[in-house]
Amino acid sequence: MKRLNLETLPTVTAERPPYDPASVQVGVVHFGPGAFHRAHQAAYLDALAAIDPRWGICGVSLHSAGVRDALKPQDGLYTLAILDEEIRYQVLGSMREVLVAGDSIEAVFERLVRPSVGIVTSTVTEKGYCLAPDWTLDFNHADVVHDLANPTAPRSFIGYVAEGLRRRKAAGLAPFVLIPCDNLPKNGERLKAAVIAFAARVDQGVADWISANLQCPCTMVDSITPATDDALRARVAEVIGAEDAWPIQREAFTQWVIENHIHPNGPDWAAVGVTLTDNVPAYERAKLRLLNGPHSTLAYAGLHRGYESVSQAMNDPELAALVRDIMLKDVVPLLEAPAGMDLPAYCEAILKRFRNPAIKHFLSQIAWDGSQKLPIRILSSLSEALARGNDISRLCVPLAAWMRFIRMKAVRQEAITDPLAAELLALGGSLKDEVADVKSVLQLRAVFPDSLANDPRVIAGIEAAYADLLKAEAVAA
Ligand code: CS2
Repeated sequence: MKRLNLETLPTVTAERPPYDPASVQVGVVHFGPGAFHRAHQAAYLDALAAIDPRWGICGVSLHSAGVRDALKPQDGLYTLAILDEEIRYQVLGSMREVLVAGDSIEAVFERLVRPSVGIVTSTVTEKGYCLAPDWTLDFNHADVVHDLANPTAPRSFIGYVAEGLRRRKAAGLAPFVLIPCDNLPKNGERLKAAVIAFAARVDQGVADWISANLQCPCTMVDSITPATDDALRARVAEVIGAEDAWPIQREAFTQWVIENHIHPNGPDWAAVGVTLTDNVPAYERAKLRLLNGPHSTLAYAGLHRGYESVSQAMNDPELAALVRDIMLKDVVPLLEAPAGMDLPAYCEAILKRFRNPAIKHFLSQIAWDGSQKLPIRILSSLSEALARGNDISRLCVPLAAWMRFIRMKAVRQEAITDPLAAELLALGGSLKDEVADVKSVLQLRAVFPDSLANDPRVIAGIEAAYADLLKAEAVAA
């Protein structure tokens, strides 16, 4: 079968870019061109390319060559399968090239100092920002230590951005606009502070220049994007009539909220459906706590019950009721609604998205990096609920389920995808399958701050949920 590329594009049976991809210039350097980026930001930039050819993407993979090797023979083209009530297959042309950082350090810097590159975006996951639990740059992080010793041959996203900005200043250029797109609260503010902290160890003058000139807006990004599997590859090949080594799937819903910022001659974001606002925190809190928190809850509680996917877990009436109650009864009262947003309606729409039968979103994928995600998604609400004296019993369920998850992984000798994997597996191996396990796991200071770990209400709440899970296991056995 023919391969999707610029030559075969006119013959494929999918929606094709309404512009000539070859005429699109690289104006955006994106770190982390994984599935989420290619489903989300790249789709907005594809729409933008139809009205403004300046904002094509150079993807930079920090670790693996997979995306480059898949997309190079395809001239950067790939298929976005939108799987929902209506099914659509769209070939996107906004990804103009992919570099693997380690193989092409100078090529990455060449892009970062091109005057025509005006934007740097990132989806490097929570852990890719190298932040400590207090959200400041973690100077003990191995990559940060490495990059400070070798600033011109970095390994981390932070190292690339800091050195790229240093070179732009040296070249007399304005900084690029830096737009982080990960599910991290106050992502722009924290990224900017981390870059300044890094730069200050190299050259205080550069740090001051970054501090005064870098625009690093906060964002909220949303679109459910399950990982690609061979079933999707086969389905796409059949539909479009060409082989695509790395198609992407997502739901129809997509949302990108970017904080207002100054970018002379920048893209017309609003024209492609991006919301620009001064109130990103309200959107971001609502999304992290009402979508990502329930997602993690379904992941750990659903895996405990033997389910594989989000929609399967949502078919379990008890789990569906639990997440709905967490959302509407526990979390909504803690939030401020962004202007014009009805939070209960937002919750119902999310629950409907979770039920989408057209996609299979593996719980095991969402269960990655729990040590990074739970503080943002669950502990944030837990602390606020405690401060108000609210009932926290339901919010303790995902925490107890995560503790059982760690234990099960250790018992089954399965890998955990998490920056704390080694510590978690050792801890999981030491647990005794009794309620006292909870206090042992609460000792993880990288996850549970003192204030929560020593609060008798938290201990009692998680212990009660943990006891229920142990009971369910006993019944199942
Ligand atoms: C999910 C998110 O994997 C996860 O942790 O909760 O990737 C989620 O699907 C996206 O944030 C949706 O926008």
